[in-house]
Amino acid sequence: MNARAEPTHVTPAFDVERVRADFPILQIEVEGKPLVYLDNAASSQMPQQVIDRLVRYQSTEHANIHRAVHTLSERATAAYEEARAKLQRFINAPDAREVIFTSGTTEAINLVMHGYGRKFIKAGDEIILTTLEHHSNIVPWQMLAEETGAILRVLPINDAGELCLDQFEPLFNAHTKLVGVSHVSNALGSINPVRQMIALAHARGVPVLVDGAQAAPHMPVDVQDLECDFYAFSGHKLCGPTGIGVLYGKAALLEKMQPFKGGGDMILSVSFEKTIYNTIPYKFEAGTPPIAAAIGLGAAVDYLSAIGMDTIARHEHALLQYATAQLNDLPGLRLIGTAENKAAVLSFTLDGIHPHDVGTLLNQDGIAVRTGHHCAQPVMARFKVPATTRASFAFYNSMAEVDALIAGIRSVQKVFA
Ligand code: 7TS
Repeated sequence: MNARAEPTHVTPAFDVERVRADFPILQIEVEGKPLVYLDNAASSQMPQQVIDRLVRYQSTEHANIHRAVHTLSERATAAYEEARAKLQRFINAPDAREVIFTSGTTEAINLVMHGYGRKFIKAGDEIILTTLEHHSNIVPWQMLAEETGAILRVLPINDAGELCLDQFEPLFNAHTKLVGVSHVSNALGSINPVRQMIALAHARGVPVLVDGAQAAPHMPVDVQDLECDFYAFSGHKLCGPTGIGVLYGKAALLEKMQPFKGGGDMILSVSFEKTIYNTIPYKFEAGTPPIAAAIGLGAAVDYLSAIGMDTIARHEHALLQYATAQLNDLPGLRLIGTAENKAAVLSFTLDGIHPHDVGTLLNQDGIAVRTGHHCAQPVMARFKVPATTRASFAFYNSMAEVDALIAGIRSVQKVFA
């Protein structure tokens, strides 16, 4: 499978086979076939460098953090805070205090809902979301709306899966309190014009939460350039462990917010009369955090930064173009999501074949894709499909794997012919 020469439009400086050698799981076989892992939007794989860092932490550094003077606790604390500094640099946050470790994007958004929403959003206030949002950037806001009487307004998309930007400004009024928008759609791959949207929202004094779960792994993210107020992403989509993610928030906002969870570490002092909360970021990190996972995520962003997020974006774009051209040539295949500005996500349907059958048959060829609604049911409703098959790429995917996908789809179509 790897014998095929890489097409010439791939940046010569990027050697995908060398990168692939770092990932033990990419060497395994599934159903007797070399694994072709194209479910990266759900979760990406971990290079040996990150696995080694986790082993080193567990073997020589583990203890609880922020609480003891013994050597291991000091080591673990230093490694955990060093990971925070690495994440700060990765997104170019001005201050490490603005980087809060959460369990993932979902918890990060829920933190904003509880910490910001429940304090500042009241009955009649409005929150602007988009049709493209993952359920985790919809449901928390519905819960808030139900609790407070706030109102959700939704920015629609066009037939290509692009946000209807001309309809954004008219959604604002004196009651608008927050905008929540994904940087990249997980179901369609559309890259949203978040920088422009943030500028429009700020002109009306409205803060913006960006769901960066599908952007941070695939392109350089600079929160100062975006000027976003909040930016959320997950470690496990970024070659890091599960159970860890980040909420970036502007310090001035985080300081005004109420804590999300109460417990140890998030306080300066506790008495039954009065508890004084800790400073940021600790105010939002109650209890023992996922220390190992945070350190692993630090190693993961080191790994990605060494390759270069620009290089990663370029290679993935070449994969997208190569795959799109071939998918467009397949009769009976409908691509869902054809935004001009797209990340390497390919959602499609095949005439007369249910996506779950497509996924099951592809798996028999060792090809891992996701089928279903991708936790984005409003997107499925917009395109009037119950589900799609989704191939989502990472920088370690090769052109040969695109060929394997195309061959796999052809044989699925033959089975159902
Ligand atoms: N936001 C977006 C845009 C996502 O793609 C996902 C996960 C989440 C939030 C939630 O992230 P979590 O790490 O907290 O679960 N998306 C997907 C997906 O596309 N397939 O599986 C999970």
